[in-house]
Amino acid sequence: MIKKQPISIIGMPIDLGQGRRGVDMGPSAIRYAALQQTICDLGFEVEDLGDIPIPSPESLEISDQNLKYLHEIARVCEELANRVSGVIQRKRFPLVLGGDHSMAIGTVAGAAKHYQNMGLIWYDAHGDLNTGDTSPSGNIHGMSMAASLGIGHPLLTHLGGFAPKVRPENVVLVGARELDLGEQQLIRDLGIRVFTMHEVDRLGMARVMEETIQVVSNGTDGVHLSLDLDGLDPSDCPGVGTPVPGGITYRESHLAMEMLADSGILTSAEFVEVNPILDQSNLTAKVAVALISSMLGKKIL
Ligand code: EXY
Ligand code: MN
Ligand code: MN
Ligand code: MN
Repeated sequence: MIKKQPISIIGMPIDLGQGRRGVDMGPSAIRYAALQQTICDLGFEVEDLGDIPIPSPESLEISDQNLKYLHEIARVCEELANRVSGVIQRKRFPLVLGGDHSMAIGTVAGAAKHYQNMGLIWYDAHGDLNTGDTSPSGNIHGMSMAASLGIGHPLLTHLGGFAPKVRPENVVLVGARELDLGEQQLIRDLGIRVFTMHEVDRLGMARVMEETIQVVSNGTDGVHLSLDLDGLDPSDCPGVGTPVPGGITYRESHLAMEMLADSGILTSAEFVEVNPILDQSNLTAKVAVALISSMLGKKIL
């Protein structure tokens, strides 16, 4: 990130990638947690471009149980990709608010087109490395990293007219603690760097982030952060649709964001899976705003 680069907020109130209602209110919940004022107070110029319109699931039919709402998700992710691309075109930093993690198919596509080789940090309890053939649920929020790697249904992998968006050697998954068999196989086949919670515990977040920063910036000219709030422990972030106990702590997550800020490598970011219906007093959205502050370089001294 260029020092104090102007920031453009985009809301992606999508809930089609999973089955629990409420995550479409995530962008509003994050805004309600004083996101724009917080960013202004850090000295950035910031604009809010509003939300990408998303059809409600009630108005749609599921035509394929293995790829639920495939066509609608592909369409709205295409719109998101165009919006993200336009922000980068204007030399601004795209900050995208979700909404379920299927949105990353659009965010990553819109950013990757501007770089020869983009690195990707996937901060998540899950791998999101399923395809229609391996997914236990047919929910596309569990397929978005696979799609970004060019694996899965062409409507998802070739969004924006090119594939893959990122290369396995420049992708790092941090915080994993629930992986399906097909995802484990893909990780082995592609040699994706994964710091599960075992590594986070043994190495500590500082070492995990040092290695992560090294991997995602090696030979790349841009780096995207895809932060799923379910990567944190549910006691810190209860407002997520697929909570998994034993997650990354609030403080470890601040350290991760502070190290990313100091590294200056980030060129785009998204904060996803905030579900205020499942939350307690908008806590998860407030955590998202706090982490965004650290990502943007907030220091107390
Ligand atoms: N692996 C499971 C599936 O594919 O259905 C659960 C995925 C949860 C995905 C959340 C967004 O990180
Ligand atoms: Mn809705
Ligand atoms: Mn995810
Ligand atoms: Mn997740």
